Amino acid sequence: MSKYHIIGDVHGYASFLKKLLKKLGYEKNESDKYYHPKGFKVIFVGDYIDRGKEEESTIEIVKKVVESECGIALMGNHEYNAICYATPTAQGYLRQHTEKNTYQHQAFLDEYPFGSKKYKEAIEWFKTLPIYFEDKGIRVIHAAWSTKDIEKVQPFLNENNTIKDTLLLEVEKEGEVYKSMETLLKGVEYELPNGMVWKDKDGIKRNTMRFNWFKKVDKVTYKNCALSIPKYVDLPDVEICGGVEPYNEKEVVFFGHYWMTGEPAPQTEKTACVDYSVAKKGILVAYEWSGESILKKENFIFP
Ligand SMILES: [Mn+2]
Repeated sequence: MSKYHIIGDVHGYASFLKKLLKKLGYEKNESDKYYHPKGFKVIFVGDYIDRGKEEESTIEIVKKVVESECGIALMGNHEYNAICYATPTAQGYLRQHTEKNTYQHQAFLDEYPFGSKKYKEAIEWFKTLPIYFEDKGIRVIHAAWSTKDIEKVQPFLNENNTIKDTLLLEVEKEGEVYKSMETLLKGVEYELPNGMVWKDKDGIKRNTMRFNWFKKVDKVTYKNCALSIPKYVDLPDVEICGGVEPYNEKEVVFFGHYWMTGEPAPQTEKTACVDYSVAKKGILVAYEWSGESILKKENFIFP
């Protein structure tokens, strides 16, 4: 049985990553390769870049772990966005260089100047990151495990779940593959029924909600499955049809992306977020998985 440490979103905070790897027991051998004396491997859930001031050293560590065959680094939405930002199209870029998009990417661009050799090499490395990971009893993905969406993108993935060049051409069409990539790496979002809108804390009207796919609910309604919607918003108790199902399979699933706060704990017996907001004064955590089919709070590890 394989044993893994699933590590949350690092976002350019290399010093936290170094401390965590040490705490987890990873060491380097005489050929400067990472290994774990008890045979654990790392699975990174993605989002290595943007926000922190140690982008390069984060990438170097993660790369080193992968090259040491001591772990797997998945693609997060930030690496996916970076690839799209770097990909020219007839209209400009696959991810447009708007003020907002550039601002979100600035910490990375500061250390990897746009178009430089170093920049291009980083983008090429991002393209080698698998979209999801599966082994006996365990699944890992950056934002949302949705079998339907994985099936949609599968023809555009290589055997090791890395993207083929044709995937980006599909994404450019903004069709089903584009939507599935958004779901898998950024999460599930729904438009509210009957033209309903709610106001956020800045008074801005919104007509969508993020969907909580990793919680157990009796009835899949807008009200029961809303994610990061303020408490004062009264969503309809109407069933959501045809969307992503709340996760209800026997394999455990790990993910990052959701900026959790508070004491790390699984969301359900089968689902656990490992992103505890290191880039927002939180902590970098790992879950130590040794094959259990019921996740436990005690298995979260953090310095
Ligand atoms: Mn993310």
